[in-house]
Amino acid sequence: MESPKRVEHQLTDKGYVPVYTTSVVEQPWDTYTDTDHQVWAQLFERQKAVLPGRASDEFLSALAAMEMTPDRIPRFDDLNPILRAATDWELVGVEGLLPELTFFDHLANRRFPVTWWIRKPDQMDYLSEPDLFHDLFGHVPLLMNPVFADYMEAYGRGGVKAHGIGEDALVNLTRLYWYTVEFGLIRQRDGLRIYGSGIVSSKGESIHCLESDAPNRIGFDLERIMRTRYRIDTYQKTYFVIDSFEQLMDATGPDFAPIYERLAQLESVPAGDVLDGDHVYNRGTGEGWLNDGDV
Ligand code: HBI
Ligand code: FE
Repeated sequence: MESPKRVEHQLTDKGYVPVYTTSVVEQPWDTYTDTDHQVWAQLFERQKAVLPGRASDEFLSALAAMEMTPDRIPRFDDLNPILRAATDWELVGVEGLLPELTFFDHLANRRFPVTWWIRKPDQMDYLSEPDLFHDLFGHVPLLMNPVFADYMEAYGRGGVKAHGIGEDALVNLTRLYWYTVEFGLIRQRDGLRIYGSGIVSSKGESIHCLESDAPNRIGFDLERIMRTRYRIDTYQKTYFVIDSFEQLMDATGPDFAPIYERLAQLESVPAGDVLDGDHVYNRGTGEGWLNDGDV
C-alpha cells in the first residue's frame, strides 16, 4: 500500500489540519494499542449511555444492526459485508481529511472514508479533525438506512458538480453538509432527535443540542441552510430540523445550479440569526455565544 502523502496544513472548516492526497489505506488493526481500544470503549459506552431518548430511532436501530461492540475497535473488514448487504456502501480507511473533490468522489461511489487512527485519551472531548470514532460511530451507522444512504451518494455527486462550478457553490454545499450530515436534528412523534454525526459522537453536544435554551432550532429549508454560516469550534448556534430523511433526499433532487446563482446575490446569514419566514421550534437565548468566527 502506497504510503499516504501529507500534502500541507490547510485551513479547512476544522481549522489548520493536514490534508492527504493518497486517500485509501488498509486499517492497520494490529497496530492499535490497548490504550486505543480503551479510548474506543470509553467513547462507545459514553455515547451508548447518552443517546437513548436523544438519538433518532433510525440511528439507534442502525447502530444495533452493525453489531459493533465496545470491546475492541471494529475491523472494517468485518463491517463491510454488513454495510454492503444493507445499502451497497463500504468503508475505506484514510489518513484523515481529504481534498474536497477526493472526498466527494468517494461519497459519489458509495465509499465512506473512515480515518484509521483514534484520538488520544487527552482528546476525549474535542479534536480538530475527524478521527475513527467520529467517522465510524458518528457517520457510518446511518449509511445502513437506505434513504440516508441515497442522500449521501447524491450529496457526493452534487459535490463533484459544485467543485466544477466554483468556490461559492462549494461553500453553499459545505453548509448543507454541516447542518444536516454533521449537526442535523429530525422531528419524531415523540419529539426532536439527533441524526447529525458531529452531535452523536459528542456527549456534550448530544445533551446541549436538545436540552439547552441557548441555540435556535429551525425547520429545514435548503436555501436558508445554504446561506447560513456556522461554527467550527463551539456548539452550534442553530440546529436545523428535518421531518424525514425523505425530505433530505427530495431536497437534493433539483439541479442546484440555479440555486447557487440565486444565493450568490444574497448575503450569508450569521450562524445565530433567526429570519422572518423561519419555522421556529425554539428561538435561542444565545447564552454563552461567542460573536466571532462564523465561517
Ligand atoms: N475528508 N476524510 C474526510 N472526511 C470528511 O468528513 C471530509 C473530508 N474532506 C472535506 C470535508 N469533509 C468537508 O469539507 C465536506 O464538507 C466536503
Ligand atoms: Fe464528519
